[in-house]
Amino acid sequence: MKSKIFAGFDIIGDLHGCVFTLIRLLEKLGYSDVNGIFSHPKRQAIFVGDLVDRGPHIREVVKIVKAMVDAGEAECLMGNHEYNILGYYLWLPERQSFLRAHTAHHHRLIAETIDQFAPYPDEWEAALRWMQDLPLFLEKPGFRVVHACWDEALIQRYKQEYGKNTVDVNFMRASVDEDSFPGLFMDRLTRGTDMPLPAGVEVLGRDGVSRDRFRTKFWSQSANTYADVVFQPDPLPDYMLYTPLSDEEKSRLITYGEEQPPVFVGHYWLQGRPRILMPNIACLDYSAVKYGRLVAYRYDGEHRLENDKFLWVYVDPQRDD
Ligand SMILES: [Mn+2]
Repeated sequence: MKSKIFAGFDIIGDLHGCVFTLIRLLEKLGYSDVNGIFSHPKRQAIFVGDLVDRGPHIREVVKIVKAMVDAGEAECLMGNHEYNILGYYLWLPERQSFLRAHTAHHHRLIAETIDQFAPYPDEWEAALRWMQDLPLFLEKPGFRVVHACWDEALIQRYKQEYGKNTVDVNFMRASVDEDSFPGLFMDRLTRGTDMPLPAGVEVLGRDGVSRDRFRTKFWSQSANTYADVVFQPDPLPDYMLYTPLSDEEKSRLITYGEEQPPVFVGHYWLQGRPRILMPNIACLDYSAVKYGRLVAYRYDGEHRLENDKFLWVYVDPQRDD
């Protein structure tokens, strides 16, 4: 199986426990279930991460994806939701605390995952170990994949210092310091870039959480206003959009040049018909768990991405509910 030469890659968006939708997408892509492992005669799947939390069939999603990865039929990135869960259980002896504080809000975000795995403690232990070993970034011939943001400088530094694309628990522990290299690396790659809103301004998200920061594009070029950099489903107040960015704000933006290889991400809760963000950037997260689409991009080596290579299924609320 592992010696099979893959003719192409199917990059698949955030799953969040939507197992029936995942199966329908895999079947539409030409994968079939042979003895519990979905495979394609010529193609490999790549999952952008965020398998867990929110949805109804998290354990089953982990089971399918893990089986595909174990068999060499897929690769899977770590998303911020996997990082959150690992951090929730990662004890920091020197601080006498967990990496991710046990607040009510943090617990609520992972509650579905915990509840659904509760009757299966051995499977849960195995899932946690598996999540710890998921890569943070993938570089394949001609393209790249990361959950939220390809930050070339941070990734180059990580490769030079560690020579791999996975992180161990000591690196994760060190990410407790947000301004340290491990802190920046984990946050940037799994959550992307953001910017503080002006003092006193908060935006209420679709998820009911009020935030004092907003998500920004990691491919901004010659940005001058907030409208040029905002990248999130929740709109900023109109009056803010054309406020000029300060030099300090501009200095903290990162970019992803048009000459760089195509990169695929998930994470951003997009809506509507899937389309490329840039000729070399595509996002696969179209809010499946919010009754949007579960989206794949069929990649065949092209240097410039094409809108007609997206393929998707709609979530069936009768089943993945
Ligand atoms: Mn995410």
